[in-house]
Amino acid sequence: MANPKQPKKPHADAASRMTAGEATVGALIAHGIDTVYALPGVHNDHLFDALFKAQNFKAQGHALRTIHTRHEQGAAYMALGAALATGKPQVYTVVPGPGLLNSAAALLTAYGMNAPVLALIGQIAQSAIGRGLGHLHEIRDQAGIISRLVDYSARIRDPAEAAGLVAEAVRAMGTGRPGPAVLECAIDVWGRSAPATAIVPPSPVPPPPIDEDAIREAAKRLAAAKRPLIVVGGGAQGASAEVTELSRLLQAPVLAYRRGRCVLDGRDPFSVTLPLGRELWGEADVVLGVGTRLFYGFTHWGIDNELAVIRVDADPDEPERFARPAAGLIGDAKPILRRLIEALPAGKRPSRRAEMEERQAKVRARLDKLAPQIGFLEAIRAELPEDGIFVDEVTQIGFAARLLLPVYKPRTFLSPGYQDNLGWGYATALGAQHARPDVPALSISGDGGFLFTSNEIATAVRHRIPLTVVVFNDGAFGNVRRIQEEAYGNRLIASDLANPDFVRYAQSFGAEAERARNPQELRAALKRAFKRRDGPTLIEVPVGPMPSPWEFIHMPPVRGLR
Ligand SMILES: Cc1ncc(C[n+]2csc(CCOP(=O)(O)OP(=O)(O)O)c2C)c(N)n1
Ligand SMILES: [Mg+2]
Repeated sequence: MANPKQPKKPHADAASRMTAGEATVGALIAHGIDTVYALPGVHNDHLFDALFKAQNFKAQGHALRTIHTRHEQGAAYMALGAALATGKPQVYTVVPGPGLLNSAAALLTAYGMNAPVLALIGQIAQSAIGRGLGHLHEIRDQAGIISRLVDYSARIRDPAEAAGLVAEAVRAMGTGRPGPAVLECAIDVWGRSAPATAIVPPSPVPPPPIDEDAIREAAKRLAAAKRPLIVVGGGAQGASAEVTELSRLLQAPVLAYRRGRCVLDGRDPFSVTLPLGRELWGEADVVLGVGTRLFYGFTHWGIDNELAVIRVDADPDEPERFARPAAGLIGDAKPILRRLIEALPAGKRPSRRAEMEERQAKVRARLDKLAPQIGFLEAIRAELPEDGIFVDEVTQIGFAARLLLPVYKPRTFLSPGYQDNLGWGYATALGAQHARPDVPALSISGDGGFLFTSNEIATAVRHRIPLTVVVFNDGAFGNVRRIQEEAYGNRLIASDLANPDFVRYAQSFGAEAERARNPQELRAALKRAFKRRDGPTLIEVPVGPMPSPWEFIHMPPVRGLR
């Protein structure tokens, strides 16, 4: 008879079985993921139990940390910020229905920014999906909603599928145009177990072959160009050395506005933003667009038959989207530009440095109109280290930063791209700072945008994330208010704000906080903040109305056919 005191022998193959949650977590680790940004709930309890065990799991060389936030948008924006700051895939997990929808604006932004963010979303019980019975967090056609938000999505229906689907999702996020992906899993599937399958680390996807005909055509056109212009977007962040070399070889200015900033060092006189970029677009005979939609050029400044456009893009559909290019090169910008550099004929072009310096100074004199914004940006630039990360917002200082904050190193200027969604900044910056603890990150916000995710100060305190935020407080949705003043006869509506005392608000979370009333005080406060590496800081800057930047952003056409 068996001794009742003796521990029960585990089931013969228990050690060789894994739940869907464990298989998913194992696959994430095998793909080099080290953090899951998360907000838990009953649908995902088995997944979180697997995450608990993975906190100390060193078998694959690293553990998997779980960073929990105070709202699902915070988890998703943190994953986005981490992806933007590192260029590597990042993961968040939330409950279905409201959890998914709470994270949806961040997912939308990740899509617009081609950021590899993998969302693990819970689901109601597998057999109940689609029946409308009213289960907790049920939402009609969750898979259909998700499929409209991202290019790759799937449901884990069985534990044996989990590792393979994670691998497929990660591969999809990095193949062609990068972007977010979603995996759903039902409440009763996460905990179901199946014989463990070996989790094999992914094999790298072979790059698409470079089209040599297109390289020859592009090289010929660029070699013959009298006024070449390079335009870079987010897709050029990994090709900074090649863009810099091409700019030198061709004596070509490099235009960037939001996502392509810092591909070419902002101290280089060939590094240009919008107002000068538009002038150069008007004069160019060849434009080389690298990892950019060329949105402002095509939709604002115009094109005509005198302008040949060469496109380098990861997305095979992108180059033809607006107009047929003279040459289209599909794939990762870095090897393509390297090949293009090799294909260019040797020979030195006359230097345009003096011309560029002079033109930069002229444009800068026009931009001096934005003096209040410039004063604060100069204080920031003086204190933020060269490789510090600046996270933009939809606010007056942010608009000005896009035009004139010099940034130096790839992935140090994070701007939300065409979504330009108010409130993305603080939580995105928190993710960037969490993923890059080695450099200071700085979030800037207006008083309007900050309160969208300011609850995540609690996350920064809880996880000791040393992010600094500067809140420029004008007591208004200032951008909206100025438009109402100027274009709608001062009929102000829905644009004034009642605010907390931001310093006391941040302090009540346990964050450091102070007020700075001018650029000098801001500089001193930033110096103190960047030294602090064990928790967050808020600096409130009370400001008045600021001059409009829009004449430098929305500018009329400069070329023939639109
Ligand atoms: C998600 C989202 N909602 C609304 C807007 C519209 N919007 C653009 S700027 C702005 C006001 C921003 O106010 P604040 O953050 O205080 O910055 P300020 O203009 O005052 O510097 C609003 C409401 C937006 N861009 N994104
Ligand atoms: Mg404001």
